[in-house]
Amino acid sequence: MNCFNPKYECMSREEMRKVQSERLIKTVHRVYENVPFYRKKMDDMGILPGDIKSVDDIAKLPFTTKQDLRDHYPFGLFAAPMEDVVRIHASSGTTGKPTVVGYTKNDIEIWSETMARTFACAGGTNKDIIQIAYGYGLFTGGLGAHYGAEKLGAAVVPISAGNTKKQIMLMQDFGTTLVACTPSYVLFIAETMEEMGIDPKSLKLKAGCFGAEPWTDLMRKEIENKLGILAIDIYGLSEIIGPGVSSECPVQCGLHVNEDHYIPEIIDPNTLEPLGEGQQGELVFTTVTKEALPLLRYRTRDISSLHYGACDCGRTLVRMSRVTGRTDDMLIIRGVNVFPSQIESVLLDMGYTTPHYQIIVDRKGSLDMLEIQVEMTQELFSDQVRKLEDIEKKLRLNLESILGLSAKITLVEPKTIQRSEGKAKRVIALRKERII
Ligand code: DLL
Repeated sequence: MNCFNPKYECMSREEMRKVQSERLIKTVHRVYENVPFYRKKMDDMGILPGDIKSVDDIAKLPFTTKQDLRDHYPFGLFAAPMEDVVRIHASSGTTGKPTVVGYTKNDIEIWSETMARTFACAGGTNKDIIQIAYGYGLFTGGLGAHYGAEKLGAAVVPISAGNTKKQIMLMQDFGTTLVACTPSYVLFIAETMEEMGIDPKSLKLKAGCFGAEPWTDLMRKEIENKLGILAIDIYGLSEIIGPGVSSECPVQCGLHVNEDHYIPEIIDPNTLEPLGEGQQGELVFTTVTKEALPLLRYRTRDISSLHYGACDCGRTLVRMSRVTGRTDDMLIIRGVNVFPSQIESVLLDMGYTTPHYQIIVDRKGSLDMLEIQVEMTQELFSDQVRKLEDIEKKLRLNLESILGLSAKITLVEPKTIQRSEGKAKRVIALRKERII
C-alpha cells in the first residue's frame, strides 16, 4: 500500500476515536472562546464546552450552514487573529458574495498533508511529476493540490486550468505521470489529444486525481479507457479546507475521509437527525484541527453515506460513498425527483453518446419541460435521419423506464456542447426555480 501517513490512515477505530475526541474538545473550546457566533449558538442551546467529553457528544453541537458564513462575510467566523492568517480563498456562489475561508500556517500544513495523502492514494510518490490543471486563484483546487504534491516531494507543474494544447505538450515533454483537474476537463484534454493525433498511451501518465464536481462510474470508465490511467475520485469543499477532505484509493470503493482532521456525519436533511452507517443523507463535517476557520457540523448539502468496514487497501479511515448530487441540485420535473448524475448514468450506459450533455429545464404554462442535449459518439454520428431518430427514441424510452421521466432528447453533433476547463455546467434552468 502506498500510504503517506500510515499512523493516522491505518489506525484502529478505538485509537481514531481517541484522537478525534481530544481534538474535538479543543476545537469546541476554541470556537466558544473566539467566535461570538458559536458562543451565542451554544449559549442558546444551553451547552457549555465542558459538556463535550468525547466524539460521542458531537450531535449535541450546533450546525453551521453556508448562510451563516454569508451572514458573517467576510471574516466574521474566523477564530484566529488576522495576523495569524496567511491565506484567504473564496468560492463563488450562484448569487451574491462569495464564501470566504481563511488559513493559518498550521492550517496550510494540515491541508498539504491531507492532499499529500490524496496523491499517495492515487499511487503518487516523490518520483512523480504532477501536473496541476485545477484553476489557481481564489478557487481551492489549484493551490490545494499544489501544496499537497510538493509535500509529497513530487515535481509539481503548476500550469493551472486551460491552455489545453500546452497541457498536452508539457505532458509529453516533461513526462507527466499524474494529473489533477476536474473530470470534465480531463475528458476535454483526452479529446484534444485525439484531434492532435496523439496516442494517450504514448504518454507516461499513469493516474489522475479528479473531483470538484459530481461524475459517475461510467464517466470514470470512459476516462480510464481513453487515457489508459487510473482515475481516482477526490472530494473536498472550501469551507472545510478545499480538496483533501477525502479520496478514493486504487480499490475505488468509496472515498477515505481524513477523519483525524475532518469528522464526517450523515444526517437526515429534513429532521436533522444523525443517520446510521450505510444510510444515505446529507454529509456534515466538523473540523477538529483547523485554527483560522474551525467549523462545527457544517452542512455540505452533498449526499453520501458512510462505511466503516475494512478496505482492501489497508487504510482504516472511514469511507464515504461518491457524491452523486447535492440536496440543492435535485431537479423536480413534473413531480419526479431526479439528479443530473442519474441522467448521465442512463445516457452513458447505452453507449451511443459521449459524456458531454446539457439538461435544459423550462416551463411552458404550468408544465415543466425537460430537454437533454447530448453529443453522439463520433462512430455513430451519421446523417441518416432515421438512425438518429431511432437512437433518440431508445434513449427517451430508457430514461422513462429507469427514471420515470419523460424528456425530449436532442442528439447533437460531436464537439458542439461547450467544454469546461473547471466545473462543468450541466443544467440550464430557464424556468423560475422552485424553492425546495
Ligand atoms: O471544489 C474543492 C475541490 C477542488 C475538490 C478540487 C476536489 C478537487 P468548492 O468549490 O467549495 O470546493 O466546491 C465544493 O463541490 O460541496 C461538492 O458539491 C462538489 N464536489 C467537490 N468534489 C466533488 C466530488 C472544491 N469528487 C463542492 N464529487 C462540494 C462530487 C464534488 N462533487
